[in-house]
Amino acid sequence: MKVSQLSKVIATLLLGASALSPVYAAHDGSAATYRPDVTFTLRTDIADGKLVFMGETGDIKGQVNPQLMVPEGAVVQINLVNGDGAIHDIAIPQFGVDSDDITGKGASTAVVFRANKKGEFEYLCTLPGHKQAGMAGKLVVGTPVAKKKAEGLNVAQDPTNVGKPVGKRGPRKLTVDLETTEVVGQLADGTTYKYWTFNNKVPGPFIRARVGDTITVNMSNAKDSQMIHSVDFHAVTGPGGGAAVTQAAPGQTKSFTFKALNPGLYVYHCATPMVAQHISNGMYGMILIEPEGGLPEVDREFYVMQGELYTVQRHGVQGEHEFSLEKLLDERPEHLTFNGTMDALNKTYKMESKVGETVRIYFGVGGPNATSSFHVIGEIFDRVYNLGDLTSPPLQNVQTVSVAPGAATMVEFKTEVPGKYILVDHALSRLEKGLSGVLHVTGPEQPDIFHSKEKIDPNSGH
Ligand SMILES: [Cu+2]
Repeated sequence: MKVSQLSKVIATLLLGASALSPVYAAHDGSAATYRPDVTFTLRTDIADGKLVFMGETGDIKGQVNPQLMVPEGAVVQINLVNGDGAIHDIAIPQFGVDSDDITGKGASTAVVFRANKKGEFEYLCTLPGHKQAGMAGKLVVGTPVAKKKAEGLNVAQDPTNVGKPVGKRGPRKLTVDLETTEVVGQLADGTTYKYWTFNNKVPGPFIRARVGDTITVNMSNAKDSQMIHSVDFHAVTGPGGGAAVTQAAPGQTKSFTFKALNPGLYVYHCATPMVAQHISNGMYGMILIEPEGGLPEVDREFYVMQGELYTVQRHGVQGEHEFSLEKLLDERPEHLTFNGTMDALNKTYKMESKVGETVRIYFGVGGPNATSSFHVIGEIFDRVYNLGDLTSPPLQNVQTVSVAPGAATMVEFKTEVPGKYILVDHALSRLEKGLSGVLHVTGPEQPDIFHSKEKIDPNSGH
């Protein structure tokens, strides 16, 4: 019912206590005295091309058509603010609730009712076609279940999963098994996303071979997938890099064999339309084709890939995040990741090195859209194998390296001074969308290289 009709229902809302503060004066002049037990504020909005109710404050902030959870018997107030300028209202037919129409941006209304029966009820906009266009959600009345944090699989790839160096061995035959899956993964603490993956990890497995190897790829699409998937290796010379022969429906396995003709560090990815969506959702990885005789030995090797996620929900909002086609096509990612999730290289896995050791990072961009300006704060890359070219002499003494989507680089540096070294894309707005990782360097202080009388700020790099 409308707030303007409140006086008629005051009898049912009388909460008995004279201490209740007056919240509204009913339009007919009689004073209405009540205090809602629960208040929600929704804003009409357009998200992902649909009309929606958007949570405006509190726990539901940023959620599209949020579920409104209230205890049985509670007096519920729902405020509605017009955010898009069209005519809207909000109604809960099963409670006889229907607000005034609100016209024009910024206009607002409110409904108040007692949630006197348990169950799930629909709230919606009753203007013709608006429910069909997306303006409907659920009101859940009942003992609120202890709030469950959104939980998913750990899809983050361990950066130390780099396989075995090929060493001095000759060419041989290898088999690579890949499974494409669609799984709910933990994007951040309290936040999940439905990822599409190779082998349940983002990025997929680091595949390591040498030039001249003959590699058979068996790609199985999991039975419970909804989509067709495939794989295109940039290290393959042949139709679609393999994608032309691996379009596999759920439950199917497709295979091909290729000879690795060119050494280098290469990206692989799903190449099923819409390719950008499959890549964004997590379907990328790298294959290293080592040159004859292998790569020079180093102390530590890490596998790091950058990716983007496009979600309806804004970065930082808790709960389940859904894919947004609109944001993907506009190239407006909500989240940027190293190794698939917000916490992969900060909390889930620890990248470590000791003073005096040499670190190598295999760095690639799955993307699908953003070029990375890869940088390690407080370090200088001693060697950069630019563009993933492992056979030309490396660049030396480089601060930041540009890595395009579908491209890779190999960087090496000696860790001379202990501290926390943060991996970033130097397009630093992306740091605010989750893009960072930490390399912990332990060992004795090296005052001849770096010293200060000041205290080290634990939050700023070292
Ligand atoms: Cu795919």
